[in-house]
Amino acid sequence: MLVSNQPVASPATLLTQTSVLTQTSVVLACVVAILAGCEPADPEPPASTTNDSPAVPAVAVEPKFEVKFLSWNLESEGSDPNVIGRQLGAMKRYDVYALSEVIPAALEVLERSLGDNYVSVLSQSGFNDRLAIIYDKTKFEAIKHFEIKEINHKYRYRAPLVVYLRHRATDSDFLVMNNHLARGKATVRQEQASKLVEWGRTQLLPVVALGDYNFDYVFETNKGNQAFSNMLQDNVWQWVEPEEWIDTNWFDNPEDPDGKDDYPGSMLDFAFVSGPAKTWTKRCRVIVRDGDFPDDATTSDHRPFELIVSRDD
Ligand SMILES: [Ca+2]
Ligand SMILES: [Ca+2]
Ligand SMILES: [Ca+2]
Repeated sequence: MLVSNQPVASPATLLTQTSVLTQTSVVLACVVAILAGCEPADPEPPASTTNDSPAVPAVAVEPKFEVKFLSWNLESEGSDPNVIGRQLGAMKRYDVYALSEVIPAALEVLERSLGDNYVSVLSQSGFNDRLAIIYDKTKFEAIKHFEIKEINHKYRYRAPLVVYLRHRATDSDFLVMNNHLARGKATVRQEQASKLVEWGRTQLLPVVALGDYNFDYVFETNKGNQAFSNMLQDNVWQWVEPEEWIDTNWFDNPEDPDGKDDYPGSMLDFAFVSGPAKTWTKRCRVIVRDGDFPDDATTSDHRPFELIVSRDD
């Protein structure tokens, strides 16, 4: 007969022993795990109740209507097309270029300096002071282009050059116009400005008109010449003022040169919009490059300016 001489354990004692055994097992398990190089895993982080970086389903970005223009009078024979081409190439690319005083032989050099995406339209009028519009063919389709011969006084000056462009990404149509109004004869310039107003009044499409208008706008007086007043008649055209007043032309009379600009603090080059383009967001800026003024025989006597337009659909 087996007789246990050990006292019978009470339920409370049994519970205590079980608890000690459980704690020993946990400690042992941890020691084994650490020896095995496996740290106990961190507890799972609680499910986040905030949504800091939600997974956004891929949605196509709506194309935006934004067009960057550059306008520049290149000074025909007073500059070297190769130098101007290099200067254009060194600047950032614009979508549309409105160039004046372009000699026909320079066009190819200028277009090539911008890369493969650009197509040029050159005016017929203007002799050696032509107008050119160069646009990025990947961004625009040219529906047509034309010159407004009626605005070219006796066909002896420069007819406005217009290209009808369709912005491919947004299927938006607009006209870009390039102008170079008469310099010497104030009455011719005034007539041209008035005719531009009559033409602009009849247009249904947005029009962006850039160029050298010879409006002699003086910063000190905030006034231009009579042709400028004509241009602003009836608010057909809205002038996009540059963000900062910067002289756009260097002229030191060659008969009496003194190394100083004869017309400091004035502007000849302008951006205007008409029709639906008046409601667009617009920003105009005259571009200053190191050593641009005074110009020399290879560089232009004008500064370029940029116009950036956009529309919130
Ligand atoms: Ca020059
Ligand atoms: Ca001078
Ligand atoms: Ca000046």
